Amino acid sequence: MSLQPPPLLTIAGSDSGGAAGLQADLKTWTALGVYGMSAVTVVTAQNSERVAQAHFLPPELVAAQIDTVLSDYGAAAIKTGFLGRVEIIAAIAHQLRKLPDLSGLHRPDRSSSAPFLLIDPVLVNHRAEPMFPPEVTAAYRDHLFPLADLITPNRHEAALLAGRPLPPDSDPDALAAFLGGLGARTVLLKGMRDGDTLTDWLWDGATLTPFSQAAVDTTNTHGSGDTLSAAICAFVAMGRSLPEAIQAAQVYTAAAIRRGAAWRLGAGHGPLGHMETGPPGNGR
Ligand code: PXL
Repeated sequence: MSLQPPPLLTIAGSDSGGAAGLQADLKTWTALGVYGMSAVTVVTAQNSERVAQAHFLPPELVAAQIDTVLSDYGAAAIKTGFLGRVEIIAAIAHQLRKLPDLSGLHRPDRSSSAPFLLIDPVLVNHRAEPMFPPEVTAAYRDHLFPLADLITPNRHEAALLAGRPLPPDSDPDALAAFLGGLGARTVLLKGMRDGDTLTDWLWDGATLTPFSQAAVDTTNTHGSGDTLSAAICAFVAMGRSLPEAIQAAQVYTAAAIRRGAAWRLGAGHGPLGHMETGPPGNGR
């Protein structure tokens, strides 16, 4: 990497507990050595156990944050997280459509000013319950997926987006057809657990590729999906191909989960250890 870090933008919610949302993205990006920026969509009052309140920002203010940072810093990659309102999704899509060229991964010249766009469709809570009305799911499909280089649903979000249950991953043809029907060119289905193995499936329009690793046995996984998606953006911004970036992001995320696995920072689902070194006094 050159001495100057690539700038990355997350369009996401604030988690006051610092585990998920834009805080997870910015911690990930700092740990990986890229420059992080944020456009806030919603401010949540939350801890490791619950979301007590959520206050959405006006769509014009979300749009203004995006416009202001991109017109000055630009971005090598952009990620969306907790959006939650049709009007906010529409305002973001309007801003993203103004970007130079979002026509997909197979652009001949990736060094152009077109940022890599990752849409993480945050649609369910950690109990796998839908958080928003069906119009929000439809707005993702209509407004954002056509612009995306990659979408990163988990299994519950994928089922909501498709309007039907996921086929088993023992049937790759059915899984490929299912992912191909989600309305995006490229899909990473996150976190399919099978015993001790966790697999993310990449569908690129032609091939279904598994990325597997050993699952870490802990409930401290609050923000792990955000972290994986943020890390993918970072590695793509550093010049890796998409499969390389996914592989590297899995390694980073698994290490972060292991680092925080024994922490007792809150009574509920604890956060990840995003830092590449341990806390002070930790024998380092
Ligand atoms: O992990 C998804 C997520 C993203 N962003 C915010 C959140 C959550 C889950 O709680 O609160 C702000």
